[in-house]
Amino acid sequence: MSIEAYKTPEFIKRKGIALSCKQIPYDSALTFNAGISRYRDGYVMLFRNDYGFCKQDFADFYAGISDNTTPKTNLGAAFSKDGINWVVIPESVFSLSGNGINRVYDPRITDFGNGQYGVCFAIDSNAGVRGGIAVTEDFRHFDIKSISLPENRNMVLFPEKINGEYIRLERPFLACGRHHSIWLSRSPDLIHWGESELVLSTQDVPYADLKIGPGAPPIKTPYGWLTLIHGVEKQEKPFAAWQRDWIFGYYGGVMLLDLENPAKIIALAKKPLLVPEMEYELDGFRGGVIFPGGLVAEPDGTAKIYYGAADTVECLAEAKIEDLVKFCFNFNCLEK
Ligand code: BMA
Repeated sequence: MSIEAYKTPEFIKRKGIALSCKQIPYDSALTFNAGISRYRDGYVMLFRNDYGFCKQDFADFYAGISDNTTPKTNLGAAFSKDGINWVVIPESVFSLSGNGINRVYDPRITDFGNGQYGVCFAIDSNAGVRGGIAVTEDFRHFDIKSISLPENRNMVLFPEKINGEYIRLERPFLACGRHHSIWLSRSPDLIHWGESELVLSTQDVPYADLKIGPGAPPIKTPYGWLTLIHGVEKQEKPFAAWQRDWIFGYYGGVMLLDLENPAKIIALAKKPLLVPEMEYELDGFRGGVIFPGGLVAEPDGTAKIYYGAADTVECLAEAKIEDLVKFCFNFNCLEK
């Protein structure tokens, strides 16, 4: 299949670009793959900020003039009253380097409901890709609790303990050409992780043929934990993007997990929830990429869906939570 074979369902209301490099008061080329949560009387966003290169560098690279195509990365923070208009903190708030660590990226935020927020992030290190977990209260100071073994990333934390344990979804990289799949692990303290179980294999997701990964930290509904994922499908031809050989379509997807045992899927929509269709999703650093990282439940029954688009900008869409749940059940992969 290809992205033309799918369509974003009507009940998804796109609100456009929520944050881009134009709003960043420091060096920034790409602003994307953010984590978002409610915070005090508004919202907080931690976003991935790639800098040190620009679109022209790619044109120069393909013309054989330059090879400045590898970004540097840090994490920025922004606050908002309405989840739509954002005020960016004047300096980046989080980066890691040294000890073989090259950069951190793709943050996720989980509100523990006690003034503390769990932050998950990916780490590129000389030893491989790792997943980190930190706790913060102010989004300026981060207490790092654990960093996983390589190769693992795309971690998201559940907002509450289940049977006395913290729960995370994660996406280890599998060896021997196997497709990478979503797993769940448990911890008493955010430091020691174990009791791992396979949740979902790429082979069981019709719109993915390469890999899948957890997207947004789950929200609780009467029907189960509602959570967003991404699914990656190789396309026949490259997207018209800065990186001209990029052929991987990234879709947003949605599933419901059992409230008591979240390693068990109750319903998984067999169609993607968000298909790259808009110019800002198709054209950028890497075209055709939708990478969900935030799902925020509102008191009126809607959810704000935040996603990185084309590895270039951060976007917002809205949907009724009821429609997201129905979409999982009406197109449930588990009912063959
Ligand atoms: C994945 C990660 C994401 C990125 C995506 C598409 O492997 O690196 O940060 O959005 O690729 O480039």
